[in-house]
Amino acid sequence: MQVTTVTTAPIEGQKPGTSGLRKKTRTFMEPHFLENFVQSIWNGIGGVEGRTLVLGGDGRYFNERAAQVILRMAAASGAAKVIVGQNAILSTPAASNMIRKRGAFGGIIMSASHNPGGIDEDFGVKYNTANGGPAPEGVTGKIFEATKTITEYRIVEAADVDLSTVGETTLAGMEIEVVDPVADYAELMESLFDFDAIRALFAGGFTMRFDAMHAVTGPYATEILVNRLGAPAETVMNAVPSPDFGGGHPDPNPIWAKPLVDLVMSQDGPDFAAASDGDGDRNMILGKGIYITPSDSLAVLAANAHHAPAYADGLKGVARSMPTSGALDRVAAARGLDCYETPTGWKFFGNLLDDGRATLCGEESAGTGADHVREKDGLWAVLLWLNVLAGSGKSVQALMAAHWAEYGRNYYSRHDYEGVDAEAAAGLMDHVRGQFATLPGTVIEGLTVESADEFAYDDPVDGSRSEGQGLRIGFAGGSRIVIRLSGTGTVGATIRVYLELVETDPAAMDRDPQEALAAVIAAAETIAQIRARTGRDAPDVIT
Ligand code: G16
Repeated sequence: MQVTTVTTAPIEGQKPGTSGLRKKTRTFMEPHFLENFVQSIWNGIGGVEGRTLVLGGDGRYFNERAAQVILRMAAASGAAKVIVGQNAILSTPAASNMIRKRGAFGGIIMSASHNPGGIDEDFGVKYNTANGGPAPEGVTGKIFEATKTITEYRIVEAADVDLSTVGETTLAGMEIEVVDPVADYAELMESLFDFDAIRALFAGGFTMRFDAMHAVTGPYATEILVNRLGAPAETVMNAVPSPDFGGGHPDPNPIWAKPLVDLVMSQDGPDFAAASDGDGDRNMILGKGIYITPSDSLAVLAANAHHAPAYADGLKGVARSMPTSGALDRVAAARGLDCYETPTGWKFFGNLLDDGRATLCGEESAGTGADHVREKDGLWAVLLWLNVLAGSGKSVQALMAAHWAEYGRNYYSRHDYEGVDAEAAAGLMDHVRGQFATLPGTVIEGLTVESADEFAYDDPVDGSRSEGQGLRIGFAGGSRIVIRLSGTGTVGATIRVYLELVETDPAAMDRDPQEALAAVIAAAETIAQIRARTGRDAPDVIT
């Protein structure tokens, strides 16, 4: 088989964002775009000769075509082996597990996560390192540098590899192993949780709905919840993955998973409900009549993880991204656990997990996970919740009420302004930065500003420093505003405004979050002039 060396030139805009390179699918389909980026990954990581890689994606439009290109490029650059999910499918946590379990050098995950899929929507490519986690900034920086100097790429001319059947084959001397995408992951979950207790919960009539949102978790949820845990088949909704996620937006939040939210809020709704996203790493948790914010979910899981066998001996520590609420910190303080605050992006948890400093991590953006893999893990979070419900014998509402009574409640909400003009967004950020020196000590909407700064992170393990990680305004009493620009969007800029208020009065635990946060929301408007600068009179998404 022939290896072709194709002459190319750098293509603008190949800088990896919060989690890999995400672009419009049509951009990825333009001549050389995918090939340039894949060759730049190889160049950035020091080549793939003699190395084993894992490959899989969330099944969105262009997934299998991209997989065929990546296989031919891995073969052309001398990779020893690629382990690929059947039909090029692997959820993000399953890919992370596969890299770790097989001792692979790294892996490529094809996904734009919660972004919609289809020829007119989004596609993405991410490189994960040997620990199974997203490449840290040091590595993505080298990949980006390589995209700016690329002059050629290597690719094998060959017919498509059959990825529909589990088994082994070769391509230009490179081994290809097509694996069942679900089996190893399901086995891992079974090793962490008390499946007997969860099985007994379902057998006792406990009802649940899991919305796979026509995305990658359908087969995983069906295997684990229905086949292994005995939940009725109707437990898994929208279980068949489709290349455009059924035309939907596979983001598990109250906006995009509204039918599920409506169901649990109804009179005859299930006891428990959850949803996951395009590539299976995010989760949303609901109980009958109650929506749990990701920040609260993380805190409650940290406080109750001991119900699961894997965490029965306690946690080594916990970590959250900076914009995530401080609910976790209250649990950590009460339990004497170290609590780390990292920038947005799962990659920042990798060192803490590898170094044994943290067991549980989470983010406000619907991400929760632990040290079993190096990605956030949607189904894992759902199973830990089930294990906690089974172990505690409490309903979701009762569990939350007890939690807030013990630790206080961090009212929390995120307001997103999507597709904003990039210059206007940058101007808004500069406007807020410009007030840092004068804000402390002032009173805005009845709130006294205590601090105003831009978050920078010094990694305690490798000493690296990451700057420009979000603007923070702290108020007396622990309330807070955080403003940052998303690193995952593909059109214009998305401004995220994170709002938080700490409530310790036991009589005030049942307020509507938007009402409880009214003064903080008004203060954000006063400080950032969001309406005037974006031309919007309301956020596009409120979570
Ligand atoms: C990715 C990252 C997360 C991050 C989220 C939102 O999630 O893995 O760590 O919190 O993006 O990032 P941003 O606020 O920059 O848009 P996913 O699920 O998209 O891979």
